[in-house]
Amino acid sequence: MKLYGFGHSRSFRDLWALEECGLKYEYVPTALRVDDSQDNSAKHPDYLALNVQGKVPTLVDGPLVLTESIAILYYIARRAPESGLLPRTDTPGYAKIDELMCFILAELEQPLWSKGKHVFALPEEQRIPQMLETAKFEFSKAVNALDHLLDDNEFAIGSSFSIVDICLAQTFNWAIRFEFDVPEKYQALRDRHYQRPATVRALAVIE
Ligand SMILES: N[C@@H](CCC(=O)N[C@@H](CS)C(=O)NCC(=O)O)C(=O)O
Repeated sequence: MKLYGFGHSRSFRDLWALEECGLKYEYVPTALRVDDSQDNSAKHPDYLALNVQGKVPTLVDGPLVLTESIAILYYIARRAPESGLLPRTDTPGYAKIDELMCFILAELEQPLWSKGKHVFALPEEQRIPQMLETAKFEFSKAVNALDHLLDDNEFAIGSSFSIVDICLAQTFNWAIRFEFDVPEKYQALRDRHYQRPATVRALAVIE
C-alpha cells in the first residue's frame, strides 16, 4: 500500500491508522502548492493521474486508488479487523461511528478548511478576509454540538479506540495549529491520543 501525504494535513489520519493497524505501507511525502517542475509536487502530471484535484491524501493498493481521507480510514480499518478501529457493521456502535465521521467532515472541519482556503489555498483574488470571523463562529457552534454527540468517557464511541478518535484528534490538532478556540477538554483529547505509540510512530514518519 502506498500513501501519498503531507505533514499534519488530513493525510495524517490515514498514516496514523496504518500504524494502528500494523499494515505494511510506503509513505510518499507530497509537496502542496509547488509547481509541477518538482517531482513530488501534487501538481505533477503523474500525481494528477491518481488524484485529479492534486490534493492529499491518496492511497494506492494494487489497482485500487482512493482519494478521500475518510474513505481511506474506513478501508484501512476494514483491512485490519483485529485492530478494533471499527466494530461489526450491523451494530449501533457502527452507526454512531458513521454519524460522527459525517459530522466531523461536514460540520467540524469545514470552518478550519474555510480559514485555510481564505488564507492560503484559494487564488488571492478569491479570498475574503471577513470569512475568518465567520469560520470561528461556525467552529464554536460545531464544538458545542459535538458535546452532545460524544460518549462521556475515554473514547468517542463505546469503550474502545476507533477511527472517530483518530479523526477527532487530528481535527483538533488542526484547529490548535490554526489558532481556533479549542476548549481545554478537546485539547486534552488531542494530547492524550497523540501520545499513543502508533501516533508517535506516525509523527516520526512526517518529521
Ligand atoms: N475531502 C478531502 C480533502 C482533501 C484536501 O483538501 N486536502 C488538502 C490538505 S488537508 C490539500 O491537499 N490541499 C491542497 C490544495 O488545496 O491545493 C479529504 O478529506 O481527503
